[in-house]
Amino acid sequence: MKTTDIMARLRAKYPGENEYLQAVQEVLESVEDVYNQHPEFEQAKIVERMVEPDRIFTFRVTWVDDKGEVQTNTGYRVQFNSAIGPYKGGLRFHKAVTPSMLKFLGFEQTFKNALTTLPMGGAKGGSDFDPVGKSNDEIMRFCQAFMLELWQCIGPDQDIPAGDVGVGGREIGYLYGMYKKLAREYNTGVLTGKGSTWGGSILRPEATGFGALYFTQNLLHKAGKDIKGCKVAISGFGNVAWGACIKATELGAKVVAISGPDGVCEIPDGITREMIDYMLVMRASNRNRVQDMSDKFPAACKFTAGKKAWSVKCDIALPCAFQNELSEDDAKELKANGCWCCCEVSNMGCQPGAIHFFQHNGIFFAPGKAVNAGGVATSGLEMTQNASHISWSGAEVDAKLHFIMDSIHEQCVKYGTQPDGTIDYVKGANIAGFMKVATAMLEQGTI
Ligand code: 2IT
Repeated sequence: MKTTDIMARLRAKYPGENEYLQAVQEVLESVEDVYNQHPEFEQAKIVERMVEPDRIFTFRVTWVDDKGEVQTNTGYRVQFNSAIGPYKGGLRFHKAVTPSMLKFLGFEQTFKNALTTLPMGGAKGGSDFDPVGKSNDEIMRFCQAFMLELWQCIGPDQDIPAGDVGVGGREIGYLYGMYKKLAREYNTGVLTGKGSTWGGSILRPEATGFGALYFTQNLLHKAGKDIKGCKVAISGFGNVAWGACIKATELGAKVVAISGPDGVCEIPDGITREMIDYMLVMRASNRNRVQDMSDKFPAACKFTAGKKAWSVKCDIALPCAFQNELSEDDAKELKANGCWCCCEVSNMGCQPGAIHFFQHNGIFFAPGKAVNAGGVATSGLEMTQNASHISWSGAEVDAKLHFIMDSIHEQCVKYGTQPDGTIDYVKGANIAGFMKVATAMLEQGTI
């Protein structure tokens, strides 16, 4: 296989699907050499099959806003790959959602899920519904209308959605309520990220952020460094950033910045527990405004409009917001400000130019599909608890999450160690995930 040939074909077939093309290119570049050592993959056309989703559902979602006006959005579910388990992946509600965005996320999810060591295929879904400024009632009505269509496509052994940007515990609750009514069964295994009193796993809300910090600790340990005392800059203030702030602080690092679409909040003395708790209020408000943090804590927090978290002096950068949020210029600014490590927590948070810059300037870099896999891994643990009708303690879930993140790091080291001894985490994660999915596809025949 030649990456350039496959990419030329995909570009002609899917013009303008830039996120999808970017995600595919990154994986194919990483695996090309290894792939070409396996003629059986080439003969079974594994790559050609793997870059296409198994199927995509598209549906209209109609709901009524608080003014009584009828609103129409589009809903999607991309079932990407089910070689190693049922389709699994989050739902994203964001005004910029397109099929390209969900295809990139479903493609990434396939390899990420393979890295978790749990049997889960890859999927993603969502809608161009914009939660910003919506009331709680509007969110509920939208979730109910969305599930009215989605429920036919999902099931505990078929496809198990969860949250993503714009979809948290509250939305999963409304989605599940409607699913239960339509399906006429109490089958909690159909969604993950549920409330802890009705089948949700303890620690699922924290899991993506906690897992990211466990992975970062592993990376630093391998490099002979310690996270204690490090300054950490974090983008976003949603669920993932929240979990990362808790664990980074607990491990003795200082979170000196969080950000939003409006700008950055600099926190020179480090974020406090009170401020971390306030992030939940900010998320629930649907205002999407980080300045609310400095309004609430003016003495500790300095807000600068229009600036990113990457403008703040730090040792470690943790992008926790959105794809392509960190550009090559941002990477250069980070380096100039003394940053020496970037662990990508958002899916494809760094632009290709930024990754290239990090890798060629001695800055440790690890990709989202390894770093953020603790979220979906804990979803997998939630599925196990639901299937066996039991509930584990927080300590049990945390121990399993930690073990999984250690294992993901080991897989990256195994497949990513270069002849000069350095570790290419991008290659490592991509090859490890790819080999598992490719082998399963091969063994299951041409379907
Ligand atoms: O990007 C992700 O891994 C998620 N949004 C979580 C998916 C899941 O099924 O828990």
